[in-house]
Amino acid sequence: VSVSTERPFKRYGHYIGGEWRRAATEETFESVNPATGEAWYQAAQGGDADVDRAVRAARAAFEGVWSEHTPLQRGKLLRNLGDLIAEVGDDLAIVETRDNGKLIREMRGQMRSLPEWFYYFSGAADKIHGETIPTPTREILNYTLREPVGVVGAITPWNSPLLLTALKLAPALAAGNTIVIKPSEHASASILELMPLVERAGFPPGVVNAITGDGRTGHALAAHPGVDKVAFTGGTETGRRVGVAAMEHLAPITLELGGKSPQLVFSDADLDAATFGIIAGVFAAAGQTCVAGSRALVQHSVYEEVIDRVAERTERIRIGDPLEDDTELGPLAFKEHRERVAAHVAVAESEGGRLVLGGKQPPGLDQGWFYEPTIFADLSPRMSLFRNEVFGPVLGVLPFKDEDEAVEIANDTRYGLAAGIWTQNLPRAHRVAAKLRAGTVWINTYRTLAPSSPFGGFGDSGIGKENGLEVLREYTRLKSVWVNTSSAPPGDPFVLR
Ligand code: TXE
Repeated sequence: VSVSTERPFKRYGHYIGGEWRRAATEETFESVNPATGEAWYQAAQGGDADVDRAVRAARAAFEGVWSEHTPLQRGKLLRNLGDLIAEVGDDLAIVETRDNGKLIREMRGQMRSLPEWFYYFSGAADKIHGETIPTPTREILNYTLREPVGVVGAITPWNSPLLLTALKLAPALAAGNTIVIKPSEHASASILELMPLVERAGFPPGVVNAITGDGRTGHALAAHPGVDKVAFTGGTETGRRVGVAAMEHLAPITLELGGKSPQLVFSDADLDAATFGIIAGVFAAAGQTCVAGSRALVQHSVYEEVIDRVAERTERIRIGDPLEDDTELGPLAFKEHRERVAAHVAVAESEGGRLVLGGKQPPGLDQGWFYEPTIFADLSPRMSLFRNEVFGPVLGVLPFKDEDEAVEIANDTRYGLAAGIWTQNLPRAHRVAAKLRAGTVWINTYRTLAPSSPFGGFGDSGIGKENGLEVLREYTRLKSVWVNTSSAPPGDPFVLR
């Protein structure tokens, strides 16, 4: 197997029913390498006709060849796919770094763990089942069947294209569904490069389809009445629109949205570890991650010390070409996104935030969409930087006096995706974890993820869970079957049994 990482300039089509196809309208778009500002491939701009064709292909496969596969067979194909991804992981990492500017070292790490998602759900495929349920009537047997929902429409973002797609693809296939994936227009290449691997793994045509295009394509997919389930990762406002489009035809949804995740640093914390965690939380991936720990809440007595420590390490962050191994901060994913980040910083300055570091484009890196790691201290809950997701390398720090106040400030948000707690006091760690309104809480660590542990936010951070056996509920529907086991003659037809 191989993955295309080099020039020449590639022209991708949609992948529908096992074949590459141009857009019905012949429309295309180009994707730009954010480290150089140059277009490096072309993809098809999907319209209603392409979406419809892909959904029909997925439906035909669902009702035909895919339904003939046993759960164990599905599991074997998932294992094959995991093996193939493991073989070409380093090449897929290069493709993603070219596409979204994330560090090659991070993408390589992600690609190394990506097969785990396919292995975990490979093993789960034949462990999806209903239950036998006791009823008040002895002769009546009642059991449930857990069935696939049908055709899944998956809409994914640019920040970790393959990983965030795998979170949907692996459980959807394990449960017996077929899928149409619509990757982000800013980073579609790795998803398209995955398609030959899907084919090679042995998935029949139509089980996995990929159509490219912008938000219009995503909307057409979410709104298509032939889509039985919509799974989305992206911004909160887009997620809301996707949810409304899916609700028009009553398709269930999973929404993984943004966050404004707090990191709580207590005075009894190991400050080396906390400093490391704050930096890992907000400057890794240039802050372009839904779980970015963008609010650091620090107890008064160590407040200035933590700011100094974080600033000292942040000043030494190496900014540059994301394809270089020792680079620590690459560019932002696209031009408009850098403008959005800069606008957030301008508002923070106008609202009186104390700029400790950064707040501008780094000198000497004019070609790509770079932005300096930025720290604002003395944030107040009234400020926009406290409330709104930046999705860039911008940290806001604010002090708290005690545990109650820390929890109050942490929970003062419409989001509820993740939170970090830094303390060496064990009872406090668990007490605070229970009080935080967040779908994921990390204690003395940050940004860890596994296929086996449920992930998903509260409030404006989303609906439903990904990962863990829990996610299989999202990709199945439950049927209740009643059986009369009695051979006695039927009783009164006018009485409910
Ligand atoms: O994401 P969008 P964008 C956040 C982050 C970022 C903001 C916007 O704050 O600044 O979202 O980023 C498709 N119907 N996150 O504009 O718009 C789109 O083509 C259906 C958080 O890149 O959410 C892409 O495939 N689909 C985040 C996907 O939705 C639509 C990851 C995500 O795009 C659509 C990325 C529509 N009306 C951004 N409009 C996270 N949670 O990790 C767009 N799309």
